[in-house]
Amino acid sequence: MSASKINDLKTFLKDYEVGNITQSFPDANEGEMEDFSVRVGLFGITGSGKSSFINSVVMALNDEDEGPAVIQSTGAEGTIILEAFPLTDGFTLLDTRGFDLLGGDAEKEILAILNGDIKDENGINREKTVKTSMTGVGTVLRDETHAVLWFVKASDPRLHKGAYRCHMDFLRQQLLRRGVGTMTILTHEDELDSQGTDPEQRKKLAEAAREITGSIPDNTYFLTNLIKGQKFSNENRLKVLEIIKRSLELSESTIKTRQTKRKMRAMMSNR
Ligand SMILES: Nc1nc2c(ncn2[C@@H]2O[C@H](COP(=O)(O)OP(=O)(O)O)[C@@H](O)[C@H]2O)c(=O)[nH]1
Ligand SMILES: [Mg+2]
Repeated sequence: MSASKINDLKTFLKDYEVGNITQSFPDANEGEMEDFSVRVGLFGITGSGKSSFINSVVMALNDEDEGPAVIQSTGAEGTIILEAFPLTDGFTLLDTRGFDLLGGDAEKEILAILNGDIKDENGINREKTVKTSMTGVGTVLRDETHAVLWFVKASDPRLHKGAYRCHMDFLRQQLLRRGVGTMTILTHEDELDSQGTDPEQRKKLAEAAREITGSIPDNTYFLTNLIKGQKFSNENRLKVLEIIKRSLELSESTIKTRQTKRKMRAMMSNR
């Protein structure tokens, strides 16, 4: 069915270099875009399917079917703040710990990830205080998170009840304020199918999810991740690749906007 589409997208993503979508970054500093790996952050509570998604992407890019998972997560969800997976030279996926409850250092950790003050902290101690900018000004653009994929388990019965609505207000506000593009990925679509969820209910679920994440309808996707021992359908393979391409579009737009803002700030302060 979509085999040629899948191949085209695979080639595009494997060869991807920053700027392949936007073409130019007029307000970039000299040399700033060289050896630039776009950083896409994965957020969502534990069990929402973030780590599985990384495996899905690896499988979709490399044509694997059922084989063993290429990426072995450390399995330390909850203790490790951030694991970076450079999937090609052009983009890196950032698996974050499930920020199930805010408070303590969680807000600081989220900021530090967005700012690029935590790049890949295998084994970092959650207790460790991270010093990071509240405003996102004065950070290094190449280290920042350029787009966010926000994972929500579509079959989670609490989603209907708006249980997570206020949960991540902080992250949503920060993303909005910084102009970071956000997508909503509703995982476990297969479970919806087996629960007999009708189109109207799906629409409600997507709306409930968007209330948490604040992303627009166009940037909202239902998905079944690659699950060990099951076949990865072409439909889901294609969707995974499309999600990544869209996240790169959003990233380039974030990068451009942030460069323009930076230039304006510099002009203001030179006056
Ligand atoms: N049925 C189904 N299970 C999934 C899907 N995505 C993830 N899972 C399972 O849900 C559990 C949590 O997934 P994981 O990727 O570890 O979530 P994380 O905590 O956000 O990293 C695992 O047992 C996965 O196999 C999906 O789309 N459908
Ligand atoms: Mg995980």
